Amino acid sequence: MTPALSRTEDTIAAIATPPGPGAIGVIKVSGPEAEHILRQIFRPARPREQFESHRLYYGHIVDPETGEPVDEVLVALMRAPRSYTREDVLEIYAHSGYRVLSRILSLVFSAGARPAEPGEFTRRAFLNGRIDLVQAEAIQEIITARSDSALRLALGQLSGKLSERIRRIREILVELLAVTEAAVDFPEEDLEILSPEEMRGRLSAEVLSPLEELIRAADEGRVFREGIAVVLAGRPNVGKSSLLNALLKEERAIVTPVPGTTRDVIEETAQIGGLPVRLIDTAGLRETLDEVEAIGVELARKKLSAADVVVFLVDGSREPEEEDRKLYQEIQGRPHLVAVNKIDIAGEENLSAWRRFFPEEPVFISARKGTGLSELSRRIFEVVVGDGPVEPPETAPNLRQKAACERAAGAVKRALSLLASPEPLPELLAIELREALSALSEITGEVTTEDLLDRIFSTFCIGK
Ligand SMILES: Nc1nc2c(ncn2[C@@H]2O[C@H](COP(=O)(O)OP(=O)(O)OP(=O)(O)O)[C@@H](O)[C@H]2O)c(=O)[nH]1
Ligand SMILES: [Mg+2]
Repeated sequence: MTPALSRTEDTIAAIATPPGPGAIGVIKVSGPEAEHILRQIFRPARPREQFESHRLYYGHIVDPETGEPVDEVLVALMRAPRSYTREDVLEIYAHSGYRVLSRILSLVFSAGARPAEPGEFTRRAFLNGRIDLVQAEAIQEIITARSDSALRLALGQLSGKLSERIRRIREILVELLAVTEAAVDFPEEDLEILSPEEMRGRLSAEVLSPLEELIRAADEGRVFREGIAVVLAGRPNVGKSSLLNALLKEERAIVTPVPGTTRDVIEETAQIGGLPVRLIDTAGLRETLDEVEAIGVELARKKLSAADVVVFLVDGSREPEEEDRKLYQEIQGRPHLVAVNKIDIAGEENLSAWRRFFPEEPVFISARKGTGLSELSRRIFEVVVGDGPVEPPETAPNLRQKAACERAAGAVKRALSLLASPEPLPELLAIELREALSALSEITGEVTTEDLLDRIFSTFCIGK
């Protein structure tokens, strides 16, 4: 199925800016009726016959039925194909505010447009061949980026870095498939253009390893996109909520000297060192008869298993106890680090006791005074991404793209094992190579289904 050929005949419109009062609100219109709609509802300050493409015009939106002005606006018409969707696009820059924007939008609808579905503008840009599917997804990632590094990654995808790599791999597959199909078509000619050994060499060096590199990069990229989940865990009253607040620089969680203050899971995103970090504060771990607190403790234990890093916090102003040992045992086997808190009031004796208590090097901090927090951040990254510089990979497939890479890699591996057999059948080989090709085509969108497109674009906002 090649949707690139399907044409969109109707004209769509939506408010493109987020709801709420603001300096400007934008209404976007795309499709063949764009200019006609403009002529019906826009009264330029200076009367004119023609609207040039890519120019701003000042004037008023008026209700064509009553002649009543609705708002003072700027408008721009971007004629096909030099527009976001490659169709005629009209943008109206109005005052922002729900009433005025919805009024203008309803005039646009009466003049011949219909409401856009989520992601429909970008979907049209894809269907009209202006961007490929990787770039369409990158646009969504740019909008939702939660950190500078996630943004950088998305901009890289938008500029076509991933698409380019996929294209290179596909070219080689196409070449190898052509040779294989020649062998299917002319078996008697004994075409030894490429020996099975050569074929294996090229497949594994030029197809399989770049694919495997992309799959690895996807895992690395996940950290930059989704952020790392850091769970703050420990006994009641050790200062977990204080640490959450200190890292967020905001009084987010309730802090009291009463053990068992936090009963719910509190989750907030912070940006630390350019990376999105999901900080998760939990109820202090202890046996408790309090029903509500017990549920909190259970939730806390659940969060431990989903953590990229557990920060095991202890109270440095007290001596280590048996209970600390038990909990420390509990987090063994999970990626973790140990932080000794309250060093501002801890005596040297207790601190040495904690140093001896842990077989690993703890970080010494004071959540109250904000001491040691940058060292703590550094150690958190060390656990997740090693001690290299915290840099996102140049390109990183998202989950969908990674799954397609894996399917392609699977087919290539089967092709390789066919080639290792004594008399490899070119017919079978061709099947695997075609399978690999089709998986890769799904990434950039040369081959897609309506289902796939629906799934991708429905995650967009209306107006994008
Ligand atoms: N001196 C000092 N006090 C601290 C520090 N961190 C936390 N505290 C105090 O320790 C007490 C408990 O702090 P919380 O942050 O509520 O501790 P918690 O681990 O979240 O406690 P629960 O929610 O009950 O599990 C409060 O009185 C804090 O002010 C610190 O670094 N230094
Ligand atoms: Mg707490």
